[in-house]
Amino acid sequence: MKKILIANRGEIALRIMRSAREMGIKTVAVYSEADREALHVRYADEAICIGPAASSQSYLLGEKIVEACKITGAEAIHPGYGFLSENAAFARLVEASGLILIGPTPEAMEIMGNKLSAKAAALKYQIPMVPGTEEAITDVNEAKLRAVEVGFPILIKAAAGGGGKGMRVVEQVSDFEEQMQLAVSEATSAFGDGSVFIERYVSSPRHIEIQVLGDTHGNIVHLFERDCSVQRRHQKVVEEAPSSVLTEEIRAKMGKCAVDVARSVNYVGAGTVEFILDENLDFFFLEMNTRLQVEHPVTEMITGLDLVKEQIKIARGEKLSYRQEDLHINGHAMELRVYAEDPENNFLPDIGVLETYKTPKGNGVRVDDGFEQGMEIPIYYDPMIAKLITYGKTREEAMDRMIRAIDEYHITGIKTTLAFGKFVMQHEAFRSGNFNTHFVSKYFNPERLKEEDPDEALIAALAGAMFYKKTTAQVNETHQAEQVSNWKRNRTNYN
Ligand code: MV4
Repeated sequence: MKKILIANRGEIALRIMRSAREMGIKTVAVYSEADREALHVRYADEAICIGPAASSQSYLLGEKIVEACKITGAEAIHPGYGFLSENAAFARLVEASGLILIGPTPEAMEIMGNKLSAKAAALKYQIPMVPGTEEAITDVNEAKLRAVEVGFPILIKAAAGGGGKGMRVVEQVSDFEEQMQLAVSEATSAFGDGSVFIERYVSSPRHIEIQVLGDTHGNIVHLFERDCSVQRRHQKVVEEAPSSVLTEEIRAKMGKCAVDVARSVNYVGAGTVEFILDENLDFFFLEMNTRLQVEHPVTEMITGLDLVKEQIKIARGEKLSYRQEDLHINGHAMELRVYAEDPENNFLPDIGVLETYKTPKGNGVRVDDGFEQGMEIPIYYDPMIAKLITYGKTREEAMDRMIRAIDEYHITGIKTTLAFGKFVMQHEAFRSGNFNTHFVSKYFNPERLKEEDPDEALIAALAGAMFYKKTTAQVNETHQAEQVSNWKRNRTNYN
C-alpha cells in the first residue's frame, strides 16, 4: 500500500495522514469548496476538490471519492468517522472498484448498523442484554403486553441509526401507544426506517464502550474500555480510559463479551462495542460502532498503540502482532471535545473566525485539531474544533493536567466549551468517579461557569477602570476588549 485517500476532513483527516506519513505511505486529501484552505488539504501529498460545501454534494459522494482514487492512483480509502464511514453501500462500491476500504466488511457494517440485527448476531454468544423485544414491533397490543412483562419504565428505541433519535421513555402502560407513535415518526423521518423495539429502561447508567481490533486471520483482541458517561443530549463531552468504576473482573468479562460480539460478525478492523452499566455494575450490550471513533486517542494513550496504524496494517492483511495477554493498561487518559458552542447560551453553535488560537503544550498533553489562528469555522460541518487529550500516571494527574491545559488554551473570536470542560474537571461528582449519564443535566447550569472563573472579579475591576478611562479619554471599544483578553492571557499563562 503506497498511497491512501482520506475521505474526510478536519482533525480526523489530519490525524490519519500523520500515521500514514510515519508509515511511508503517500496521502491524498479530498475537499469541498468550503475547505480549499483547510489544513488537511495542505498536509496531504495531493488534494482533489470533490464538490460544493454541502456534505451531500461532496464528502458524502462515494462515486466522486472512488473517482479521486482512480485519478491519483490511491489504492485504499480511510473513511475516518461520520460521513461514509459506516455506509455499507459505499463499502461495496469501494470493493467493486478494486480498491481497499480501511475498515470492516460491508456485511459487518450492515448487521451492526441495525440494533436488532446486532443483538440477534450477539445472541450466538452468552452476551448480557437488556430484556425487551427481539424483533421490531408490528402489533401495538402485543408490544404493550411485552412491556408489562418487562416492567416499566421501558424504553422504545429505533432499530436504525443512533444519537438518541427515535428513543422514548415510557413510564406507564397508558402512555405506551402515544410514545410509540412519536418514536416511529421520529425514526421514519430521521432514518427512513420506522422500526422500533422495546427494552427495559436502565435509569442511571454509565456508558462504557470497549475498543476491539480484528485482523483478516480471525484474531480479535480488545483494548479495554472508555467511559463516555459525560454527555449532553447524546453528544459526548468528556471521555476517559480506563473507567473509574470497573473492577479487573468486570473489565475482563466485558472485554471477552466485546470480542465475542465482534466475532459474531467475523469483525475485521477497529470497532467499538457499546454497553451500559447499571448501579449494581451489571452490564448490557447495546450496539457496535463499525468505525474509528472520535474518542480513540484515550485508548491510544493507555495502550501505547496507534489505532490508525493498526487499521492500515490490518487492511494490508497483516496479523495482529500481539495477543490479548500482551496488552495492558498504562496510566490514565482524559479527552475533552472542544466545540464551537456557547455553554452560557444553551450550547448554541457559534461560527466565525478564530481570532486567537493558541493550543496548550507540555508533558502529557495532546491536541488533535484541524484549524489554525485566523481560520474561519465553516457552518457546513460538525462544530467540533479540537480534541484536548491529557495523560497521567493516575486519574487525578490526568484531570489536573486537563485543567492546566484548559487554562493554557486560548481561543477568541468564537465561543467554545473549554470553560464547560473545566467545570466538569473540577466537579466533586466527576472527581470522585460518582457520576452517570445524567451528570450534565443534574449538575450543570450556565451560572456555574461565571462562579467558577476566578478571574471574574479582577476582570470586572479592570473593566470598571477602563470604563472610567473611556469617559475621560475616548478609548475605542475593540482596543478595550483586546486589553481585557491580553491581560487575562498574560495572567493565566505566567502565574
Ligand atoms: C439505553 C438507556 C437505558 N436503558 N437503553 C442512548 C443512545 C444509545 N446509544 C443508547 N442510549 C441509551 N440506551 C436502555 N435499555 C440509556 C441510554 C442513554 C445513554 C446511553 C449512553 C450514553 C448516554 C446516554 C444518555 C441517555 C440515555
